[in-house]
Amino acid sequence: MSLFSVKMRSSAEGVHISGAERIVEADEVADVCAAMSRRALSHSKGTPDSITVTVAAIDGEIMRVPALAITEAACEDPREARDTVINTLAPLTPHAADAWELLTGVRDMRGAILFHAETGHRLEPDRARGVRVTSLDAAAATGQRPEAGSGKARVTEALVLASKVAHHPSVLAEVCISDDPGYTTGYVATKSLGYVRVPNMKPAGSAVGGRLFIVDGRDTGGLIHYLEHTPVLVGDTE
Ligand code: WAQ
Ligand code: MG
Repeated sequence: MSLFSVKMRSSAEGVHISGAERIVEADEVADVCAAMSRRALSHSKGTPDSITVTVAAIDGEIMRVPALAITEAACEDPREARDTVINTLAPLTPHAADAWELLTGVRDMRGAILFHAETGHRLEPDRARGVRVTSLDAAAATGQRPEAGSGKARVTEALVLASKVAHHPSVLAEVCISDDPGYTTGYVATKSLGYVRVPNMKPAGSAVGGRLFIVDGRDTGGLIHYLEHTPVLVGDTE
């Protein structure tokens, strides 16, 4: 059965606002394009003056990985969120506090920071843009496809991305803070701990937001290729 990649990105005056991607069957393509456009136009970060939707057939086999298990940490404020994230990263890198400082200082990146566990150095080729994870979706039969733009869709999309990322052997952990000023729940994820939701990651109203992957630095080129180009369906594995 042939599958299609549907990608959307929106911007205003050249500044990125939102993006989305699905991997769907042919008869879903039209509806998905419409839903993505609607969602781009109602983004809380602003009204776009440009929305680009791209549809491309996927050839070859699709990789399937299981979804990470979801849990939630109890954090009353950004200070407790910081402690939770740093405690999770500390066994993986001696530079856990630096990773938190870096992530809470960025905004308007389209992709993620690659943070070298051993040295604390950044490994992504373009530091303004970061590395963008694409070619991913929830598998069709998981029942995990709530209406785009709903709160549930946000968590599902994040879980799908985190599951693709965590599955790569060079990724030790991911930390994410939404760039939406009204959405303060983020997460920290590892393959063994799963997807840990972290409330109050930033103060309400803050434009801070980004993603940071703690990586072992073994084959950064191969990792970037996997993140950007290897099609992955999450969940629904037998
Ligand atoms: N690849 C890499 N980085 C990305 C991507 C991507 N495909 N999409 C977004 N980012 C980066 C970019 O720097 C954004 O500013 C930042 O992540 C946050 O993206 O369980 O909404 O789409 O309730 O704002 C987490 C949900 C929601 C937690 C995360 O992220 C929960 C969210 P956003
Ligand atoms: Mg956002």
